[in-house]
Amino acid sequence: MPNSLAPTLAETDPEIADAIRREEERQQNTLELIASENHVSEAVRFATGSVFTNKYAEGYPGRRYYGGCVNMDTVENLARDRAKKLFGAEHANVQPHSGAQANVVVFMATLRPGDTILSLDLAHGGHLSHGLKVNFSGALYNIVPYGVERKSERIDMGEVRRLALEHKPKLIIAGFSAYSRTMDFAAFAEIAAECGAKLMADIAHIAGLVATGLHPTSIPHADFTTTTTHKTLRGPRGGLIFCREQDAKLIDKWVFPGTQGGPLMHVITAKAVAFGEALRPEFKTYQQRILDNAKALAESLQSRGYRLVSGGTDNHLMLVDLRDVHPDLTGKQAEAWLEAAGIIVNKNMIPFDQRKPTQTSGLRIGTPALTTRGMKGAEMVTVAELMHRALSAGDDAAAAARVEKSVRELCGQFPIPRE
Ligand code: DSN
Repeated sequence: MPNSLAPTLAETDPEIADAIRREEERQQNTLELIASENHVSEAVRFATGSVFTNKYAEGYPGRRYYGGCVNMDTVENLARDRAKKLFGAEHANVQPHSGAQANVVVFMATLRPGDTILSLDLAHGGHLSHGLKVNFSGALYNIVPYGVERKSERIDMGEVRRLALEHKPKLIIAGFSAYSRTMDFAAFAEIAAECGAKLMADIAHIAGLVATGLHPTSIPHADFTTTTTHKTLRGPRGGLIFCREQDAKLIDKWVFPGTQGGPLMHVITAKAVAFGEALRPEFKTYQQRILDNAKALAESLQSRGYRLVSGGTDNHLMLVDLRDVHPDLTGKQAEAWLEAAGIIVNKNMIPFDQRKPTQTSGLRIGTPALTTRGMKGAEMVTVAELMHRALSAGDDAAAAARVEKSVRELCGQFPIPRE
């Protein structure tokens, strides 16, 4: 296992060994509430650090550009087959290095520079690879954003349809990185069909929920579904694309040689391990607990006066509007104060935010990582209380230290699991 390598590394490279040790301690002793992060099993970590990292395997199983790929074919076939089974998909490509990379592939397969994409505004919960001006997506394509409706703070499918019919996009993206409500993939598909667009669902955040049927699936509705493998899905950092059999060759060709060279075979090996774990019945129980914990955390924060964007959550994450309880507190400052107390979150824009993206009025928080540690509803009440204490402590270092002590005690009761 990776830990057994540590003594060697401590001798050959003590600075890096020390950084790894300190990071293990940091993860153990802090509450990880970043909605897109998780703690993987030791089996996934072992596969990620395995000898598969030594090998070039450009191409696909049975069609490689290098010799010595027999074991590469075994793991890539297992990863593909398990991914297809897990999501009920006709075709899977497990080679994308990341979620953004998976999105590049779909854009290359469906668009030419200057073509129009209809996607969720980053300021309303979208993702930078869906059209931010300083990202390749915003630089190469004409982006028409849809947002959430001002009062409900939910995506208004009537508005999506209106924009689609007006702008006739070639590609519609149904996906997000900060939206706490159920995505209606079937409604997106109807709109795409009506305006002649392809539909891409980016399920990076909710992949674990989709795989277990706890969020409606995008697979039969979207032409292409992209995801990361390391969020709710609890695998190694990486990307994944699903499509129908009719588009399999197109997608495979735009992954390799279209946009990538050699696949990261150690990561693909770890993806296969993670998909195997996700196919077990316990994985659905785990996903249900993520949802239960998100509801419990949301209610506990609301009971302390915090407003949640759209009034709550249907999934693993929520957006906290800080203004009602702490009118002058920015998300940036709140993130720093929470970190000082051992609570890790990220600042986030709330819809129609008056503050800049570098400041923000909100926080994004999620429950996958705490749920992995075995925390349940009672601990979510404690976590909300600790967050409130840390935010109220502000610059008071002694008060923050008292919260940090309570955080450490809670973390001590819930060690990061090996499985
Ligand atoms: N930046 C990731 C997230 O935190 O949601 C998505 O790429």
